[in-house]
Amino acid sequence: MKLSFRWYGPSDPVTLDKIRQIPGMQSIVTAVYDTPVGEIWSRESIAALKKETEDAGLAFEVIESIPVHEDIKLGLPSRDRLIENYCENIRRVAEAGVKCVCYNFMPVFDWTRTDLAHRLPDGSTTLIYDQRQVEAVNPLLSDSDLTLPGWDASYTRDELKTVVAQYQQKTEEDLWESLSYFLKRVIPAAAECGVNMAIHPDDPCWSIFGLPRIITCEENIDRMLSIVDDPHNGLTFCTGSLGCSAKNDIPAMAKKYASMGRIHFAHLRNVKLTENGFEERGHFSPDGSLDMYRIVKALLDGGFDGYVRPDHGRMIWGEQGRAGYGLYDRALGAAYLNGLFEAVEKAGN
Ligand code: DNO
Repeated sequence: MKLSFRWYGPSDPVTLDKIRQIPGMQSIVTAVYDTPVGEIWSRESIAALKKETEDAGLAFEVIESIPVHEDIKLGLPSRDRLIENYCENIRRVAEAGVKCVCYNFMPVFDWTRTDLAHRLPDGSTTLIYDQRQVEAVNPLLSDSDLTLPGWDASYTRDELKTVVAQYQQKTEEDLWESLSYFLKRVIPAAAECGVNMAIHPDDPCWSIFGLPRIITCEENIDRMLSIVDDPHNGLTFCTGSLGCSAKNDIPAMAKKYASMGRIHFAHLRNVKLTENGFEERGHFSPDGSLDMYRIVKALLDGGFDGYVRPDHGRMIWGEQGRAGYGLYDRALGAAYLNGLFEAVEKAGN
């Protein structure tokens, strides 16, 4: 596996020199953040990220994310131009040496949590999700309640309402049509320049606010992979996102999709299921509901050799920073994942 770490660019308080000191660290996971969604990334911006990363002794091989414009997900006529731009971005990052592009197909809201600083008994703070709080918010009707942490801050409230309203008539099948249209155009472009596309599951992996969500479970992932049956059409296997539903058998899915050669990127983190949702915990298996050892073993048994990153961390040791993306707990997660991979690999020999 190739250990990687998400870095939000020069404004990230977690600096590349610190990331470099995490044992086994190989690649940075980043994106161009200076360009509106749907537009073409400048070669200068890509080159600057690459240079800064490589000057720090790390590889520039994974992009998370090239975001998918809402018009593509909505299936609007403007999608052809936006998909062409999307393909051009893939070609441009490939020219700079990128091998894997992570993206998602969630309508409007990416990962959603109800509290970004829930205090755990050990004094650390973490991200949690409570279904009752989500149900209490109607993004179309309510003004006063129209914020949950993690929402895309690039929308004003009115824009958010407009875009959510556009989805009211959309069914899951409509979203499948949009995904299929997208994949049939984007995967051939990615294959041509040797880039593996890695769709991120929906987080949480169920519908929220009545909006359709489809990358949620094994059956739907099978369907997504079969739309374009090409190894470049793959997954970001995010254990925390799929693992927030007890219906998903994460080790079995890891083994299956790794054996198919479709896992290009793994986000490995633990999650503790609770009565009304879930809490993010440290990566260590006993701290959550997922057996991280079995997941790593399943990946390796399936022949996985892609990029891995520790995922969201708690805030520990007084660190302040971007929710889920501080240094310390993610670095502990990386060290733990190194240990699991080494143990499983050596046990096989
Ligand atoms: C959350 C991340 C996601 C992910 C996107 C991929 O912390 O894992 O926001 O980057 O869904 O497009």
